[in-house]
Amino acid sequence: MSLSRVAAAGLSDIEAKLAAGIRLDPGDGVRLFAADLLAVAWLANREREKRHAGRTFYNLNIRLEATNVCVASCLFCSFARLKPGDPGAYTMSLEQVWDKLRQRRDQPLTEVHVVNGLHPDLPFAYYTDMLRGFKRIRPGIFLKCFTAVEIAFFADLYGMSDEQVLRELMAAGLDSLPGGGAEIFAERVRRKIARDKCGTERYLAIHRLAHRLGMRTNVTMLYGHIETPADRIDHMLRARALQDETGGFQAFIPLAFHPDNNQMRRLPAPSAAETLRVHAVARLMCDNIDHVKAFWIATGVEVAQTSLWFGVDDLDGTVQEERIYHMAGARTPEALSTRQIARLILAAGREPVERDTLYNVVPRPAAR
Ligand code: V47
Repeated sequence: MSLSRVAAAGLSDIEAKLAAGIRLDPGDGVRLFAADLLAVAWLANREREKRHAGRTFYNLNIRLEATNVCVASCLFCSFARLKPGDPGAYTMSLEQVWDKLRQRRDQPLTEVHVVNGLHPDLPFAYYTDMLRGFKRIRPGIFLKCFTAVEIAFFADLYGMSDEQVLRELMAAGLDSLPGGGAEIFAERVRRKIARDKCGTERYLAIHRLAHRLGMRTNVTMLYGHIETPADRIDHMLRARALQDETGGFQAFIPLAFHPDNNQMRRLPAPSAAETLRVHAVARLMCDNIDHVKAFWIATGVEVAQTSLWFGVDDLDGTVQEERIYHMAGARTPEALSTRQIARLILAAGREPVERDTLYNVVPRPAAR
């Protein structure tokens, strides 16, 4: 693999821009979606190695979904149930939620990642008490909870401003926001697949606000359904534009669409090649976001491992208890141990680094 492959792929001008630190434009992005995959990979890997050399980050985290009751009917979702009492609907009591953390007393977890359905009947105190309880059980734990879509929903439901919601959650212990709910920013597609969720401008405004209040956040992109390559590039560039303003995004996370048990089940899942390409293009377009994460639950473990040569430098974490993807047909394990993650990084010829949510290196003997 070399520059000659990049030249043969007709990508010399893009290579020259990247070498000179000149930003790629939308036209470049769309071309990368049609170009020779290994040439794109070579370029993405060079950008990855410029930033991180072989280092590959992961964390020891747990994922909790306290309720799947959700007033939204997103076409891609297999997790949500419209009303309490519907078959498969659940809402955990706070004791049940806290027990998930208590049960892991022996694990040196650094992060709790919470994503919920948009439940119409719970009081706001359910969420603030949840956070306070987590910090009581584990004072040092980092709380990455509630997507911007949930924040917008809380503001509308409880009659508060987005800023008030964020400030009250922060006072209760919230440390950062996950990137979920971004789906696809292009309004034409967003209105079709996620019509009940807050719009793109509000999603971005909430992240802008979170950054201004001192939190770091992530941004995701759901791909492999009805979006076009131009929609993907538009999405990446809207994230890049906000990052220019605030610098608050830590990771860009492409999420592969899983078609089982949802309204878009007739669509095929994106192929491994497509998944590798989307991550590589994200590395090239989002030049100001430090990390590109492959969420191994969504990509599959083998593709996540391979993606470490396609621009990816982060594999999320141990996860545990994931439901959104498993209800949508994911055949990945429910959890990986830090030892398993470190081994798969080493087997790919990369260097495993355990991090906390803010990408500080966790000083622990490497789990090999
Ligand atoms: O917003 C839901 C996606 C997201 C399906 O910030 C689906 O570190 C594919 O955002 N097929 C939630 N995707 C998960 C998420 C996330 C994951 C990992 C790390 C981080 C982070 C955030 O899951 C939703 C939606 O885009 N999703 N259903 C499905 N059938």
